[in-house]
Amino acid sequence: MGHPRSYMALDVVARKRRMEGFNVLYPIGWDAFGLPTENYAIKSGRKPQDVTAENIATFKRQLKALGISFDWSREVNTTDPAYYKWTQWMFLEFFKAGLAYKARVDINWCPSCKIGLANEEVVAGACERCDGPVEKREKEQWMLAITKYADRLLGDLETVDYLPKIKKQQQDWIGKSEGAEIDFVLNVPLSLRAKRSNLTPAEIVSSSSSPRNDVITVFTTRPDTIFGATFLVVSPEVAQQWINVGWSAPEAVVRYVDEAIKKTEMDRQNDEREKTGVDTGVKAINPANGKEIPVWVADYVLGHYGTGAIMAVPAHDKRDGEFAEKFSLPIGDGPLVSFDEALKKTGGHPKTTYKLRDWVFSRQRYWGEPIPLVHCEGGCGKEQDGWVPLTIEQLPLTLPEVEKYQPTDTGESPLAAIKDWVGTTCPECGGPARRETDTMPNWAGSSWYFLRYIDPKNSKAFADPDKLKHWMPVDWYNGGMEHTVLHLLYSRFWNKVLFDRGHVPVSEPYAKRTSHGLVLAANGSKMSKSKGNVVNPDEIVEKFGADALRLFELFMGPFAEPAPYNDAGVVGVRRFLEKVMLLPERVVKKESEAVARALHKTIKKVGEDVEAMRFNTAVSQLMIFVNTSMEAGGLTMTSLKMFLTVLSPFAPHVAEEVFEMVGGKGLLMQQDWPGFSAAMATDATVTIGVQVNGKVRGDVELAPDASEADARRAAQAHPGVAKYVAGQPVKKFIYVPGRIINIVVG
Ligand code: ANZ
Ligand code: ZN
Repeated sequence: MGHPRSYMALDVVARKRRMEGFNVLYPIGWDAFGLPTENYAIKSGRKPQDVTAENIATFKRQLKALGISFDWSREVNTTDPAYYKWTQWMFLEFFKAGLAYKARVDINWCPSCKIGLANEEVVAGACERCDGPVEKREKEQWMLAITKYADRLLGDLETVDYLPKIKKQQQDWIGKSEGAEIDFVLNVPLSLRAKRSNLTPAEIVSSSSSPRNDVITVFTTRPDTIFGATFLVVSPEVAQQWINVGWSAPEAVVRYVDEAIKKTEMDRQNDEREKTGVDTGVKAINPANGKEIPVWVADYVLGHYGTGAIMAVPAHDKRDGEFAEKFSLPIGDGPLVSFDEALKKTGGHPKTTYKLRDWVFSRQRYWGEPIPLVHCEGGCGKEQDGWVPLTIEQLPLTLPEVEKYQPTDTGESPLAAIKDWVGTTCPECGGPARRETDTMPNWAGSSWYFLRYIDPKNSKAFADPDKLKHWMPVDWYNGGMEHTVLHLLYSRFWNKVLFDRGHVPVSEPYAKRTSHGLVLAANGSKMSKSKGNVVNPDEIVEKFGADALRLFELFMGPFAEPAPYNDAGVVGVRRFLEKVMLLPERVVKKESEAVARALHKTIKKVGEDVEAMRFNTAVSQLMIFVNTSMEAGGLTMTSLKMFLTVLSPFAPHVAEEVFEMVGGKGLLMQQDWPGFSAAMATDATVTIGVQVNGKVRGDVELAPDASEADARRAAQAHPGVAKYVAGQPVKKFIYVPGRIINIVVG
């Protein structure tokens, strides 16, 4: 019920725009690699390929039953080798641009799903998929250098039309922070001097400035508070590096670091947690006032943000304050100075950091695109640690069809066990080579599918450049909020890399991004299989018809807001459709002025509402028109046909049926979208509030002298009001023309 809502909305837009004469590309495809399918296939002992084909057939049947006007000739499937050939080719473009590299990174590891999870797949320390505990593990992974694009991904948001909350999510995830890096000279006790090397800890602390001897570099957004810096805190990761180079750290420090390093970052960033930490015994000098201050290690400082070390200012920073209080450290109340002055006093320099990390781009799972690289045993690909790309002729590198593809306990990809697949020859020297056995994450195929829709059958290129030029950017992209953070960011990045390499004509792939609210269960909770409250669209279509389902999902409330499913609502729109079926019986030679005005108003309002995604009020206007024409003595054949034309994007089946009944030629969807007379569409109206039991629940537009029947009709058609009136007897209906409506129910 959730997916259809988004498709129906854009179907209305697509149908309307086609009728307006636009060349509309409204496509659909299957992003079908990934864990849910793989886990289901393993559980049921079947091949993911077969499960996928079966699921696609089901979805396709359901979508077709709803009458959504997708261009099925452009259907794509990310698991089709003819599609993922190009995903692999694009990966090699990243590789050739130096944007794909292998690194050992900490990942969130779910021991039960046996998979590395992205940060947002970890909810309160638990795996989003199985609810089990998540550990941190270090793994060798392919990475894509999205951080190199951080500035552009942020800056170019200025050039696109996204819902404000979507823009904000992109900004927050990129997390640009402007501040400064400041060096603190260390008073290093002899015991901290490295025994096995000549390095001092400060040389190991990561820093973009060239590290000087015996300093800790901190990143701060508040250099102005430097006089209040009463201690330093290093992350467990930095302390670990010190230990690695031979610092004989106090036993308590070693123990603390060991424990802290295992925790997930999510866990460590939870501000509700009791602060923990240990004094390292090292001292540093505050460069602003020359005072000696202690250096602590604590897990609330993250190893991979900024420099992995902070100056703690308990007087101004909440976390530092709590820490100081717990460990009785001085609070300090030094004066605030200006940013520039602070840097001058300390020799610090301005620094910008980002929260964004590089994209972990490999999975040790079966059901994904194989990474098209081999490791040459003869020494080719020296600059890339021996990795050599396949040639385009060798693509697609297809996933071997095997019986056993279970994830392994060691975390190694199941493909590694297929010896005759792994062993291959080097594309450069023809000598022996081993294939990469990791596969791509489920984000890969969905990072560029909009490009494939433009030219889905092309076997020479992912799409013809002229066609790309004609269609790109995507004019309007609507989809769930669950994809407005990572998928959106990844696909923007992907497109920019292709743009920089001359393969696509625009740098931003989507001109406009909107989103719809979830369809909830009747009691307002999320529909989920485990709760057994899922409503299957098949049943609604069977019982009430596809158009009733379409209208209901569009009428159920403001499009961007979540809304609960309820049977009564479907019954209501079904009744409306039955009235529409009766309209041919109400055709008259001459209609009243009220009907003519209502028609023009309807054409105007529906047209405007569709563009602004106010589908609910568009539907309510369609309802008002039908009621008006029935009560005001019928409508002319011309008016009926015009009404059916504007109804058709919403309820295409019923509208086409009635059109045929009255002898309409061709299909409504081939008619022109009707125009309206501005004079007829605006009658002098006033906006008056509608109260239910004394509380304002919406307002309606009425002629100042509108009848009580009109007022009642308008009030009850208002979705915000209907919600509070539905299913209850109306005890009293108070109407003061031009002023107020109050409905008393109960
Ligand atoms: C001193 C200070 C005083 C700070 C004050 C804040 C307020 P954002 O805006 O999120 O970038 N910080 C720096 N590196 C950190 C790390 N690796 N782990 C945890 N915290 C870190 O936050 C930047 C601020 O977060 C920095 O500025 C630093 O604390 C802290 F009144 O420095 B501040
Ligand atoms: Zn070779």
